[in-house]
Amino acid sequence: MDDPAPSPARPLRFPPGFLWGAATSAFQIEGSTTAEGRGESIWDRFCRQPGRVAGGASGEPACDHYRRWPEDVALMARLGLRAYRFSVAWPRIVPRGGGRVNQAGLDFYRRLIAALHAHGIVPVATLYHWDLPQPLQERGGWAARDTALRFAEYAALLFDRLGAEVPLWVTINEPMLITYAGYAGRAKAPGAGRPFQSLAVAHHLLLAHGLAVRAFRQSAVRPAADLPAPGIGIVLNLRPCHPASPRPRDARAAATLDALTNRLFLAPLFRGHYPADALRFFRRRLVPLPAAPDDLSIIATPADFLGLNVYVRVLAAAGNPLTGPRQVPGPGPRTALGWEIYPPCISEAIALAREYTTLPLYLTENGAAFADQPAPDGTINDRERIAYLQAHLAEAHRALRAGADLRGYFVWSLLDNFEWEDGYAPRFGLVHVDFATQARRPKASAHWYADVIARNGLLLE
Ligand code: IFM
Repeated sequence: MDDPAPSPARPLRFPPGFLWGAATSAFQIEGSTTAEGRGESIWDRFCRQPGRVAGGASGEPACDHYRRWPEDVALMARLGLRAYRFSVAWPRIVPRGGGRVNQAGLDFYRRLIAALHAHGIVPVATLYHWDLPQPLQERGGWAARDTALRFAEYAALLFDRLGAEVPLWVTINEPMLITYAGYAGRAKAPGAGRPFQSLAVAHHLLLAHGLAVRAFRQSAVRPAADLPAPGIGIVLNLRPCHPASPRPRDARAAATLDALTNRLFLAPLFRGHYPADALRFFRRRLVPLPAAPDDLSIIATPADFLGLNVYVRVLAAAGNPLTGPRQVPGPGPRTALGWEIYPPCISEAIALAREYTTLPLYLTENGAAFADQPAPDGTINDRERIAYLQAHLAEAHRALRAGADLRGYFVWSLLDNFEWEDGYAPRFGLVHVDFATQARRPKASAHWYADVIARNGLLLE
């Protein structure tokens, strides 16, 4: 793009065809966790374990989207969304993770996708957004190679049954979070707390991605002519890492966190090998890497795009030799979840991705939780969210001006929803959900975003 630098008088215009969207995931919005043959997922199990999720919350009723999806699609159409990123619940399609297929689950997504098309909204489907079928967890979950093989079968099934209607497929959402929060740590399901599984889990997630890309290439997916070219990619949650001070030990800490957080995933996907510094870190801690000879070439199978979920940066300081580097709080203002607001994380994450790939990029998630309160007249004036989105979109535009092939941006999230271990208190939605009545009410940010989409750009305030 040859746009000059922005000024208040001049709107930031985005490229023609820029895909403006919003994102959700199945477990966070659908509810109906036992309806029509859906199997149990690791999140159903995790929510039942005392003390795991704030307020003892679960995936019921979430946003009751499984039954209210027509209303939600109509809402998206009123906002003028060009695209909607949702995830398919693996346990709805293959309730035990392998074997019997549940037609009712396929029908649900087929109806949703048809309704999106009827409103001119491009469906972007994520195959795995953390709701692993519980029977697979009982056989080791992502620490077991077999889970990657079962995932490839599930992916091939979806390409066969729904592929023609979905132009953009995401394989795995945020393998980094699954690795560290789900398996090394205990914060997210399955809450294994087994740091020695870190490399096995990361490796099997990447292998699952590579196998799904190969299955996609072998499928006969031919979307309708008026859709964007079909494609498949992974979504990484990149976190730019900065040293907390100019001291060399903090610079080394930042480099280590960068290797473990970002490059452990980028390097195998785009260079076909794991970064030496990350491998050294794990070797010193006796963490095994169970890779078979062909795995890295499968992982590096060329994809069509890279999705980035970007929310934060990391400030790193040297820690003790056993636990490794520490993360310290940044000085900026914070969201309701205590996350530092640092808009350049967007342009920095895009620059980091571009060190590894020239593939088209999508910002597949960006957004913030704030304590949104309806006013007595029912309106929700979430000015902090508007300021947040505006500042982060301006950084996306900065990346475009620097030459990034950025094709779209998805707000997290369309609806207030189940925010994993934090339950229902953090509200990320453009649309407020009253979880008792299930009433949806667009916040001021929804109207603001509709305006951004309509003008394909941003008016700076
Ligand atoms: O809600 C999550 C989403 O499921 C994955 N990316 C980050 C969001 C906010 O925490």
